[in-house]
Amino acid sequence: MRPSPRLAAVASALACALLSGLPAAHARTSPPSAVTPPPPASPQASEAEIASFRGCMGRLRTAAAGKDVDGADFDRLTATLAGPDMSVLPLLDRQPEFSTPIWDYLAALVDAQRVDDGRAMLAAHAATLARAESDYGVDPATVVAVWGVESDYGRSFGTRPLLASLSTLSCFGRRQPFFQGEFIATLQLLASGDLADPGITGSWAGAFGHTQFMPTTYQRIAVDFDGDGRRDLVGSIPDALGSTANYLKRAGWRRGEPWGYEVRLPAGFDASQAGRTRRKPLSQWLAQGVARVDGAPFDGVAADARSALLLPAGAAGPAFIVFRNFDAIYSYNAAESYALAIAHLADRLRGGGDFAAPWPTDDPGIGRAERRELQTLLLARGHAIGEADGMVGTLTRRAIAEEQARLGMAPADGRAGRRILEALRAEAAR
Ligand SMILES: [Ca+2]
Repeated sequence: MRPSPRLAAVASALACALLSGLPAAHARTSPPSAVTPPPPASPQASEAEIASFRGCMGRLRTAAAGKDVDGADFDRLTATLAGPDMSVLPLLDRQPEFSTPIWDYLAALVDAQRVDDGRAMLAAHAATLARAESDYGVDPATVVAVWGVESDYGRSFGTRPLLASLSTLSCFGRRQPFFQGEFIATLQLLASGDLADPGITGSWAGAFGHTQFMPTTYQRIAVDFDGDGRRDLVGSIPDALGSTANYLKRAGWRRGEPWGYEVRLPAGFDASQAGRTRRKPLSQWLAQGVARVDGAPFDGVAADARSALLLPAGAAGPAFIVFRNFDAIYSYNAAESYALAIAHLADRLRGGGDFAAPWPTDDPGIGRAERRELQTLLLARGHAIGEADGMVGTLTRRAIAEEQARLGMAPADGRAGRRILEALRAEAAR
């Protein structure tokens, strides 16, 4: 990653969030992004690449036959894959163009809209969520928070045709064996009838459906929670909610325990003790003077519970003691910022408020409603940035940078934050 100097202080905390590694044990391969990545170049496949792809598909056809996908199924499901989709390859090695401060990441993922929508989902699916808690031990707010962060409650599944992306990544690029497993798993899901539509779309790397599982995770973890005989994480909300709870249970979730608590540190505390894997019994933190921000007891965990201190923005920002259930969320997607977004959204869905400690910035992050307002202000100033959709992409960032420069704001980095929003808002009101 290439953090800008201004963001270097939080870069290490976010390093995991921005890695493009593909750990097969995780449900997905990269965190939901708070920003829209720049559009990839769309190189056309050469004749040699098409020939290479066809040879590769022949080998995959043989491999799939050993995994219950017979030749007729393979031919039917891959009939539209005449050549590779080379536009997916640059994404495999893409470095993030911007590093995202944790307060921007959380502002986008845990905004008023996602809290309101999540509370509506808790009510609408109360019976299913109660059954998932009974069967797997995971509470409704946590399950709904995962759903909200992964796919915005089913609104955002990803737009790339899954079989085209996975077949291309199976035949080109640096992770071919990994993606061959994912490609064949997708074919198995289609051939077995769990999934119906070979045209399903997802992320470029193959995460798809309500829960954004990778296909092999789907194979291992998905459950038929509505009892129709199919495990359908695209078309069935009950299957998606049950499967999310099953994932967390398998990842070590402990019924009735909290994910963690926001804490305050005593004066002179040695912040080098922080780190998710630097675990100690809770009692040792308490002996050092670590306390919950509201002074309440650490309910729901034993005095010697395995716990770690997180300082996502360094010692000057919010601090958290986290337990095993935080690690279970982390296993869904190996990024502390991601796990904190889910944990915090779950707390908000239960009626909790924002963190007690402010982030160490004088330019806080903004949610999607404010991002749309900022984009509307940019459009009114003549910037051709497309629709005010709340997604901050390359065009929006460029327009923000121009406005920051015009207003003498430094750095003119194109970041969508409160300061540029308020400046443009004040100007428009004059
Ligand atoms: Ca089902």
